Amino acid sequence: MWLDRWSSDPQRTVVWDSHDGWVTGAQLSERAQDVARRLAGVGIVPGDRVLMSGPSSARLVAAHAALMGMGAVVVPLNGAFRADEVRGVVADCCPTAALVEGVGSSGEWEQWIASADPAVLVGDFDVADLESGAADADLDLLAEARLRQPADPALIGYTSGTTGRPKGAVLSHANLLASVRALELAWRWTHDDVLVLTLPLFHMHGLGVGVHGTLTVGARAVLQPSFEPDAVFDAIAEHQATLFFGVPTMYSRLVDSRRAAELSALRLCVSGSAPMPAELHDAVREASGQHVIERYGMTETVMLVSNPYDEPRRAGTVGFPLPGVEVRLDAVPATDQASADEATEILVRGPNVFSGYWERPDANAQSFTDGWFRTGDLGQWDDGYLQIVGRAKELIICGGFNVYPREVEEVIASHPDVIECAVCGEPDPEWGEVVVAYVVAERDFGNDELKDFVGERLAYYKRPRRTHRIAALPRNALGKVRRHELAAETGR
Ligand code: MLC
Ligand code: AMP
Repeated sequence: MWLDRWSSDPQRTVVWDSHDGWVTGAQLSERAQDVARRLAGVGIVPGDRVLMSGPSSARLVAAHAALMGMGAVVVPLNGAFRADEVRGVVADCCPTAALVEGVGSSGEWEQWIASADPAVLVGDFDVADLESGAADADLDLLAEARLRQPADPALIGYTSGTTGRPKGAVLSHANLLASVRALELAWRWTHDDVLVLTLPLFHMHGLGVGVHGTLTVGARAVLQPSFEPDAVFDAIAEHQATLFFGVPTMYSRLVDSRRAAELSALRLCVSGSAPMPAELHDAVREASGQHVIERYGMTETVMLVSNPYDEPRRAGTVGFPLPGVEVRLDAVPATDQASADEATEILVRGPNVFSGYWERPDANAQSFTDGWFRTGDLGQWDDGYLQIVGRAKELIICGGFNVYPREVEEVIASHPDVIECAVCGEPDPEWGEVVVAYVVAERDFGNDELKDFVGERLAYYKRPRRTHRIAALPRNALGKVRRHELAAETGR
């Protein structure tokens, strides 16, 4: 669909980045064809998994379109991942190639990926590095793309999961398309829209919503590789932008800027990936007149629920199920009762919902009930609006990035002076939640020591901001750590 659009209106601009300026459909299409021919030339075939990571750019978008068009399965990864995190994903989905730019430092990623068995080919978004020695294959991307079936896998999104072992959510072309079509309707997204996109392109919010929505609707996007409030305001003015999508931490920073009123030029602001406090909704509205639409989604499902475009948008809720999406509430399975009490879990079904995790029959059996996906989020209805009231899964969301306590606990427990530890999320006005470590240890730790220890082994956003030494971990009768009682152990 993207390729058709680019060839039918080749001179129309599609994405902007600071290196190339506005890039047209013809240019994107030509780049995507080049990339696809070179990848086919080195033997990449439909169904092959290909890792993709790097700063946002038009080149990334073209590479992504090339991979999707030729039937490869894109595996987006955070460039901040450390060796074991990269190896975990590589071992799970066995990619044949990796397109990476500016990730890790001094070629770390290449080493980690190269240590994979069988070897993974590593190139940049132009695949220039893969060119030598291999003849370009004869490939017409548009024709190839038409051979793809809607149910073919298009993308695998990794989540760490409660066991610490990475799980890859396999999304089909049909899943991805269904979600952006629902957003097109719900948010009145048209080809006249210009989105300022500062979200990273290795998660659903930036990629599955921002990029896929823009390309599918035939709209335009200004890509920025990092979030800087002034750059957002400059882009709104320079490109007559109409849309901004962000996580609550971004809105908190925008509203703190003396230029916050400049958000008023936009048609629509959308927030998601983490709960947006009602006070922040109010602050954005007071500063700019914008009434942010809060919506709810997941890697496994792309977008699920959104506050309405026309009817009242309610702070503290995520709104109504998107077109095609069904939502129901169900008792939390007995094993999770300790953390969930009386609350009900959100279950979802629809054409956007993935069919399962990559080669994980165990996780798949637990995640679905009669064809409904169990989100692990706790919810309730409020006058038809869905409220997210907590989580049955052990997850910390910090600045919109997900941190699974178990993964951080395993790293901290490997420290020679730590006897045992527990990690939890504590409320924070800027980040939503921050990661805090509680350790039973041979000695005291300063805050930076375990932060640095974790940072050497896991991506930076998983580092604990604070460390508390306590005498013993609070446990229930079954031996399970009572995370909600941890703070009390420090006497606060
Ligand atoms: C930065 N830091 C973080 C962090 N981001 N720590 C924890 N959590 C985070 N999210 C660290 C930095 O390393 C630094 O540490 C310190 O915090 C200050 O950094 P900063 O310069 O202020 O941060 P910045 O680079 O501006 O990043 C903030 C941010 C970023 C909000 C722009 O976190 C971000 O892009 N978040 C969006 C994540 C996202 O796309 N989520 C969507 C998931 S999809 P030090 O020690 O060096 O000072 C999904 C589905 C759905 O959830 O529903 O959408
Ligand atoms: P991810 O696994 O990165 O896709 O994160 C998905 C999770 O983010 C969901 O299961 C929710 O817990 C959370 N989430 C996304 N949007 C919202 C929102 N608007 N409010 C509360 N939580 C949200």
